[in-house]
Amino acid sequence: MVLKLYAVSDGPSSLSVRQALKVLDIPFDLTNVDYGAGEHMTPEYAMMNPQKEIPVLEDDGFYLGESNAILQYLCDKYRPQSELLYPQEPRARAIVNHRLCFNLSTYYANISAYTMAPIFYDYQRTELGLKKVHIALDVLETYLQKLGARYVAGDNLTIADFQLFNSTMTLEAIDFDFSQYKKIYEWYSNFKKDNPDLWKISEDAMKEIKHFIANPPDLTHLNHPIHPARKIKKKK
Ligand SMILES: N[C@@H](CCC(=O)N[C@@H](CS)C(=O)NCC(=O)O)C(=O)O
Repeated sequence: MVLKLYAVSDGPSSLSVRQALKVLDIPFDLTNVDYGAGEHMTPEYAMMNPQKEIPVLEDDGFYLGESNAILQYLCDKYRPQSELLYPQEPRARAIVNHRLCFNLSTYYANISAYTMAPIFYDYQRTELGLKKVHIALDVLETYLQKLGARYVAGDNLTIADFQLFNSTMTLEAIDFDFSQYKKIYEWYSNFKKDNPDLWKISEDAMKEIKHFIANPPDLTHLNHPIHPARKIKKKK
């Protein structure tokens, strides 16, 4: 049975999985999950992923959420013993795993709270939020400086690049100038230049995000359990 990916078209973690599938050259069916329609909040979706988050991978009756776990599974199962995207050597692999954890715990967490959440929900961009973005950028800048390599975990592209790249892309989406972080700016620009087909996947999503910035969506109908809906003034 062909792999199935449930993904949201502008979600950073969904984009990373699509990029990995492309580089690994694994055939898959893409099912678009309509976030605005709350398709990820149904009981049926919760059977696949009790966290009610997107993406989810379905492999012949095996369901997996959490994009880091999906990326690692794809490499382990479909390219075992391969160096492509996920090195075998323990320390090289540990650096990739470290970057994935750093993205999940800090980089994506701090950045998306500032970039994405206020586009869709009733959140303000605050000084504290901005400070957290700079902390995240500062740490990645330091890792890149210390490693001195072309990619975030070494001289080759890995699954960690996808995650950190797509988090950074959301900064570009809101026209946030991060060029003062020289190493990040260089790595981000090189990624685009070196991988135009992968950048296209992120760029299409960035255009969607920009569209939502220009046309703030009304998600009141979702009754989201956590995020406060933005009160949009109805035209009379
Ligand atoms: N830790 C998850 C996070 C993925 C994530 O943030 N997904 C968002 C869409 S981009 C989501 O499903 N959010 C659920 C919601 O806002 O209701 C992963 O890496 O897969």
